[in-house]
Amino acid sequence: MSLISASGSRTLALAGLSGLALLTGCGSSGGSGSSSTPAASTPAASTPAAATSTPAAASGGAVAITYKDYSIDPAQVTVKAGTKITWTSKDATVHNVVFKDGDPEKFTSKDLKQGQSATFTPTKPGVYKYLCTFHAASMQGTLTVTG
Ligand SMILES: [Cu+2]
Repeated sequence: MSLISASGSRTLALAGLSGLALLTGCGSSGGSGSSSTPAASTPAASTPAAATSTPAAASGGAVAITYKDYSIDPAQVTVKAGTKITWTSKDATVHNVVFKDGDPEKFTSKDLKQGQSATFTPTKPGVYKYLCTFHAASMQGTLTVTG
């Protein structure tokens, strides 16, 4: 099976430490202690839970970018593929999000009034350059997407 989708879902395997206290409680009668300890292979990762679809967070995560005072904060962002990016405008003027030619994927938001936001989830690794076309002099951003 190739890892086409869900490549960002194996981060944050923090749940591995919670099962350590379950080692007692056999109550068996026999004396033969020949149970081999499975000191095996999976050092990290392997999150077999999460079969249910968690709508947000947990998988891939999310990143928020703010448009404020005619600038982008933060202007440089690095995320894993599948991470949801949200741009929110805090200014009274109108902004937008327009990916530049040559980006791995195309995206053009609607015009964002104050308090409005746009979202995009990149799936292809690469460097995405974007800008607000209304304020190109000061509003240039870079999104670096890793696989
Ligand atoms: Cu703008």
